[in-house]
Amino acid sequence: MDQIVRSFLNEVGSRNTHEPEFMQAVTEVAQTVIPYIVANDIYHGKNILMRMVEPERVVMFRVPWVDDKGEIRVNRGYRIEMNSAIGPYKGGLRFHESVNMSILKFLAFEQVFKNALTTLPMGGGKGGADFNPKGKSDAEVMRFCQSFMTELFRHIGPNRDIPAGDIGVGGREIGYMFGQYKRLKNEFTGVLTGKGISWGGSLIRPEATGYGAVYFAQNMLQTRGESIEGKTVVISGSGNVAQYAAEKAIQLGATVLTLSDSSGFIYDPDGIDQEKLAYVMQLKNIDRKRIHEYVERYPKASFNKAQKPWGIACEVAMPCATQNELDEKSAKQLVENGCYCISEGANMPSTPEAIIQFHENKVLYAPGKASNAGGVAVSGLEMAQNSLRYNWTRQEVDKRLQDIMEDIHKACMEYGAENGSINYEKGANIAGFVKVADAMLAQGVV
Ligand code: NDP
Ligand code: 2IT
Repeated sequence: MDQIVRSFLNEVGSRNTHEPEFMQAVTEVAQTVIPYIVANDIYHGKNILMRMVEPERVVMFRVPWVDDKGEIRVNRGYRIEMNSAIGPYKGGLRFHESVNMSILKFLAFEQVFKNALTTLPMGGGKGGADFNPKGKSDAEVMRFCQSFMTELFRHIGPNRDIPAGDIGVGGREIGYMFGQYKRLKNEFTGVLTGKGISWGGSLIRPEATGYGAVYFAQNMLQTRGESIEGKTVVISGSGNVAQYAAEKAIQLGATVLTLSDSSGFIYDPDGIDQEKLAYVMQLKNIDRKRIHEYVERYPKASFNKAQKPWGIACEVAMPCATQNELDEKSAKQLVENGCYCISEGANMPSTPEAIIQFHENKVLYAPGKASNAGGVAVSGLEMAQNSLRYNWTRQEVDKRLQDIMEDIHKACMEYGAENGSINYEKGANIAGFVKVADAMLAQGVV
């Protein structure tokens, strides 16, 4: 089996040189899915995984814009349309200086499996630009978004490809891009998700990824007869996903000890309560400042410069910042300090070595493609509401989100049961694979 997996990865690797993040995501899937393919005749010999790792289409484009000083700037924009077997391409846009082909292809590949897990009819895609929104004025961000959409608009559409937010793309950026799309097409359609409530957005979409990741942690804990109530939780990041993971954890009676950004993490031994979290939301979303300011407002907390929060003892850890932010050493530290439940809010935040540690120590470990699928799931619900020209209530959307997270958990149990425990990584990969592969087989070689 190792030989089959290795030769598959060698072939993919030779075609995708210099794409380490993409190869990391493919390797993780191949190791669990290839043995399943080999054991199941209907998938065997059809080169199905090889077809899945090849994007259906990649668009790369120039994004010129003018900054506040009148200087002309140039960024690179992308959209990876990975797989449309079960629905139109769907996935976020990331604006971050680190964005490149490898990162977006890994995200698009993960998105295909994640979207299949949501039970909703969405294919997978991802896009973005190597634009750094930090420190830019509102006017600069608007001009950038308008220029970005001036090219992207011809590749997307409500039945073709529906982008949304990701790192560096929140409500403000979605608004500017939606405005430009509407102007260019002279059409008011649900072409983006994460829209404002008064112009086609869904209630609970901003909260959905973080809430969903906590619901998933809750589902995992329930398999051991436990709940998140009373647990200590360590969270990384302080953006959209981290904020709402913290909010739901607090609401369910857990104690949230940390938040972070790329400069370091804050540790509040008394716990970050709802009022302190409201301050963080103002600080990050409105004032657009750094997390270290938290300790000026709450002096009992500490700021740990250039460090990650994984050394703080906790029962539940939720990496909600970015890929490969939790390595082997951090995983060992977490386990030694008593952590036994990891629900990933970010995409691929744990390195392969960290994941081995989790498996070896029987940690309840949920990969992002399962545990953070709540965000794109509610994007799917936003699309449904746009098609109906109707809005569901907060309670209705939240209930659907909880049901979807529970269904994803069940799918992981179905395909991931292993020696009396659940391998959520294997379960998520195979469950996602089966749905997409079946659709691809039915549609022929296209
Ligand atoms: P935001 O831009 O709102 O927040 C990102 C947070 O992560 C910030 O605190 C940021 O700190 C930190 N961060 C980003 N890059 C790095 C880095 N290289 N090193 C350390 N910290 C970093 O993004 P989101 O909260 O939306 O996204 C967070 C993660 O969740 C990403 O992996 C994303 O792909 C994933 N995700 C998002 C979904 C969504 O609906 N938004 C859905 C599913 C997954 P700083 O400000 O210093 O950069
Ligand atoms: O990684 C993700 O799932 C997202 N950034 C959300 C995608 C979406 O289309 O809502």
